[in-house]
Amino acid sequence: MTTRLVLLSAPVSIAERYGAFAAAASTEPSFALVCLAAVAQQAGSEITVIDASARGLTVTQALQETLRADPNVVGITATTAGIVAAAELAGDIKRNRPDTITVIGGCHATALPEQTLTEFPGFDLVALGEGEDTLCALLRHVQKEDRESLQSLPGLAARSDGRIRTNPRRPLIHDLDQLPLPAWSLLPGFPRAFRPSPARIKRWPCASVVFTRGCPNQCVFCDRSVFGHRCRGYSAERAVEIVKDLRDHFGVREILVEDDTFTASRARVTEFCERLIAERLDVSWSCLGRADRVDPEVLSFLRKAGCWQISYGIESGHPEILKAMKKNLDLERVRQAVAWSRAAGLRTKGFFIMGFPGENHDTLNATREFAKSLPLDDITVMQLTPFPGSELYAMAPRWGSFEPDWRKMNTLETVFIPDGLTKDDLESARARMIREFYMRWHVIFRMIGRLMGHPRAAWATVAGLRAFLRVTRQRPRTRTPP
Ligand code: B12
Ligand code: SF4
Repeated sequence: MTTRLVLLSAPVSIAERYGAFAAAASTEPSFALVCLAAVAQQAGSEITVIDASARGLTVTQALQETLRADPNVVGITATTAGIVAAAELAGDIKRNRPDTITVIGGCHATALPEQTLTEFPGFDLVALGEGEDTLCALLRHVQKEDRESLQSLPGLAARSDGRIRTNPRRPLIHDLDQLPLPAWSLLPGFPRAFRPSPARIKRWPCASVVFTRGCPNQCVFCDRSVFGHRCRGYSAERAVEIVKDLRDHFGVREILVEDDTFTASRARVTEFCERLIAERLDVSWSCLGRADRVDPEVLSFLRKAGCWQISYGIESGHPEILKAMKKNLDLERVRQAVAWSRAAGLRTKGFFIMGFPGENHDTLNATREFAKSLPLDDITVMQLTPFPGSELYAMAPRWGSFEPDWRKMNTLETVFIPDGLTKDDLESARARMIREFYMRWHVIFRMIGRLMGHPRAAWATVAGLRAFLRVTRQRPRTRTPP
């Protein structure tokens, strides 16, 4: 039997994902979809890829496109914020074509497989963790018309005799280089249909890639249920091959390296940079680094190899909060890393989180002032969100009020309020931090300078500015002490 597979990302509208910032939203192709599509293609399936999330499709639009492909298997990838939309789509597919097998994968379903199958009857199966081997095994069984044994297939959770059966996970892929190159050609409109926010790219068209899987750090707010605590990666040689493929076959000129901590292995990063420089690929890129895993030499290497921006997860400007987060990071080290990055000619961005258990006005103020004291070009301020799979998830109800409304868990809405603070306190502290950070002449001039070099970004910047004014105009109803 021919397997006709449709792979989708969750149909979450741009407005749902970005709220007030929707007009300046970033649309990036899903790396999970192209990785999964590549192995399914190798396994001989007919594949349709629908990146519903990046395209901002509604559930109805995604359903229509799916039915047009007449699939016998539909695989959906979703984070927590997208799980309800994914479930609505799966439910609609089952109502229209009851014989279609629906599989949900990604971090949310991996962290809560039993609950996901109980809560959302539209899903037949949950793919646990890393998906390539599980998807291939599943397609082989469908091809052999052996649907019954899917219930006991390693890597899957399924309903069986009125209960949920969670099978053991498959071993993690030992050598990622054995995977086929991501199947970008199966993404309709790639790369020109995708447009990340101008703050994230320098050139266009662009693509986002993830070269490493897993992180050994312990941050309590972070969900590592898919790839675990050991960091594995493509070899530097293969990573450069992925970049070359994007440039030579798709005209991509900019890469967003989205690894959790790209700088985790000095040897791998150095070799990657050396190879990029030697190949003279003329591709610009950005990445995420941990402040304690960089040094001046590595940073200047990144710059020479075409990297123009590095983002750091700084999270808090208060040492006690950082300690409680198990971030294992020293504020002086952060200051040094940002200074070194700037000295190397890199633009810098900091990620911050507000509303950790134990926070009070003083710690929120400390975070704002710390951010302002660093020579950062950009910041992103998120509301603490206790994601399933993180250590925080189980503990959150003990430390404050937690509303686990999946749709709202996008780090922009406030779903957790630590004891001692109010929702209003948190939202006004965030608005104040963004306002005070950006409303400084040197930050504004730097931004204008960058835009003058990239007029393409102007439209989105105007939209971003309007959203910025709307968000930061929120005046505190309760006053935060200065
Ligand atoms: C890149 C990235 C982004 C990009 C997404 C670009 C894109 N279109 O893909 C951007 C910057 C836009 C983004 C945004 C957000 N992200 Co994000 N992001 C990531 C990151 C770093 C990498 C994702 C990735 O591509 N991984 C590589 C692929 C290959 O892995 P994968 O997606 O897990 O897929 C594998 C398996 O899960 C499985 N699988 C997945 N789906 C399916 C489906 C089937 C059918 C099968 C069989 C298998 C399967 O197989 C795949 C291959 O092995 C992850 C962390 C991480 N390391 O994964 C966070 C992560 C997914 N993001 C996270 C969050 C919180 C967000 C935001 C809500 C807020 C934020 N902080 O930025 C937003 C909103 C996203 C949304 N749409 O809901 C959380 C999600 C937690 C949760 N439970 O929801 C993560 C896990 C980070 C973390 N550790 O906390 N993100
Ligand atoms: S936040 Fe970053 S460093 Fe911390 S555990 Fe998650 S991926 Fe690792």
